[in-house]
Amino acid sequence: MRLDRLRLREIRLPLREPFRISSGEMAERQILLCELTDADGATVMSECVAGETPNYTPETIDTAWHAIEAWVAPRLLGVELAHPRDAHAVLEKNFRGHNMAKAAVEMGMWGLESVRRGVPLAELVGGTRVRVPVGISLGIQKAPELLVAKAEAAVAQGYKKVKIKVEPGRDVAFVEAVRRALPDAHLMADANNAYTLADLPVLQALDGLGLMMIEQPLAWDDLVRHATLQRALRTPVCLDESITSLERAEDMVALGSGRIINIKPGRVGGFTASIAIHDYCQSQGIPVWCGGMFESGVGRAYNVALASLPNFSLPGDLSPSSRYWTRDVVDPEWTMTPEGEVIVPRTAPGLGITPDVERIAALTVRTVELRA
Ligand code: OSB
Ligand code: MG
Repeated sequence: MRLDRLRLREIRLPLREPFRISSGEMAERQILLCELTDADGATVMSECVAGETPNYTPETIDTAWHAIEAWVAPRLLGVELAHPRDAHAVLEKNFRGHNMAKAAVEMGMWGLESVRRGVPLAELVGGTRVRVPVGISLGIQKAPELLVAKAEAAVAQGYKKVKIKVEPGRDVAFVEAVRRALPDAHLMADANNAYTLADLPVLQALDGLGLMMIEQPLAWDDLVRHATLQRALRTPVCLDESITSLERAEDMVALGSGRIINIKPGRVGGFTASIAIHDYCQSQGIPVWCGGMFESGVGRAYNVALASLPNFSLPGDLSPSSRYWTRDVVDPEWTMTPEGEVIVPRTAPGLGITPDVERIAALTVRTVELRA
C-alpha cells in the first residue's frame, strides 16, 4: 500500500453538555480529521484524539497538526508498505513522542487498507467479537444527587459500567452516594492524576466501595508510586495516561503498578502498539478495555474495531453518538443496544460508517492537503 495524499481538517463540534474531569473542562471539541488517499484513489477518514489543551497528555490539536505536517506525513507519503502494521516502525525511528499525531495517520493506514482489501476494519485487526460491552464516563458534578441521577439513568439505558470522574473534595461522598443508589452496579472511578500518595486515606475509602477499578489516581507519567498504591489497595488500579507503549505495559506488570489497562489507541501511537499491548496483557492475564477521548463517530469506528479483539473483556468507553452530540458527523450514527453493547460493523468493507462529508466541510475551520 502507498499513501498518496493526506488532507488535514480541523472541525468544531459542540458537546451536548460540558464534560469536566479533574484536570479541565470542555464544552466544544476541536477535532482533527485526516483524509487519506492511496495511489488508486481509495480513501478513508481517521481522527486525531489530541485535546484542545495539554491537560491529559502533552499533546494538543495544534502540536499534532504541526507534527503530522512536519514529520509524520513526510515519512509515509509516497512510501510503499507491505502492511499497515509496518507504519509504526517507520514513525518510531528517531522520532520521540507525539503519539496522538502518529496514531491519527497510522490508524488511517489500517482504515485505508481495509477499504483497499474490501474487508471490515475489525477483521483486518484480527477482532473476533461481534458486540462489545459499553460503559459510560460521567464527568464531575456539582453535587452527589446530580451524579446519582446521571448514574441511575445510565444503568436504566443499559450501560454495563459507570465510570465516575473524581477529584479531591468530590470523591468518596459522591461515589458512596452512587453505590448506595445502585448497590449491584459495575462502578469505577477515574481521577486523571488528581491524587498523590499523601491522599492514601481517601483512596483507601474508595477501596471499600466495591469498585471494579480505580483509574490513574496518581501522576500522569507515574509507575513507581502506583505500585506502592496498588500494594495498599484491594481494588485493581487501572492505568490510562501512564501507558504510552508496550514497554510501559511491561513495566506496569514488572512493578505491579496496576492490574488493568485502559487502551486508547491514540495514546500509544496507533493500532500496531495497541494490538501488541493487547496481546501482551492477554498473555499476562491482564484484562483491557478501550477508553475514549470524546471522539467523533469517525474515531469511534477505530475504537470499536480495536475493541473487537478478544482480551477487551471489560466494558469500553464507547458511548453512542447521542451521548456526546446533537448530531454526529457519520452515517449511521453510533448506537447502543438495550443490553448495553455496541455492534461491531462486520458486513461492509472499511469503517462501517460513512463520514458526512458535506457537514464536515461546513464545520471545517482550517484545512491543508499534503502530497508526496
Ligand atoms: O481519562 O478516560 C479519560 C475524556 C477525555 C480525556 C480523558 C478521559 C476521557 C473520558 C471520556 O473518560 C470517555 C468517553 O470518550 O466517553
Ligand atoms: Mg482515564
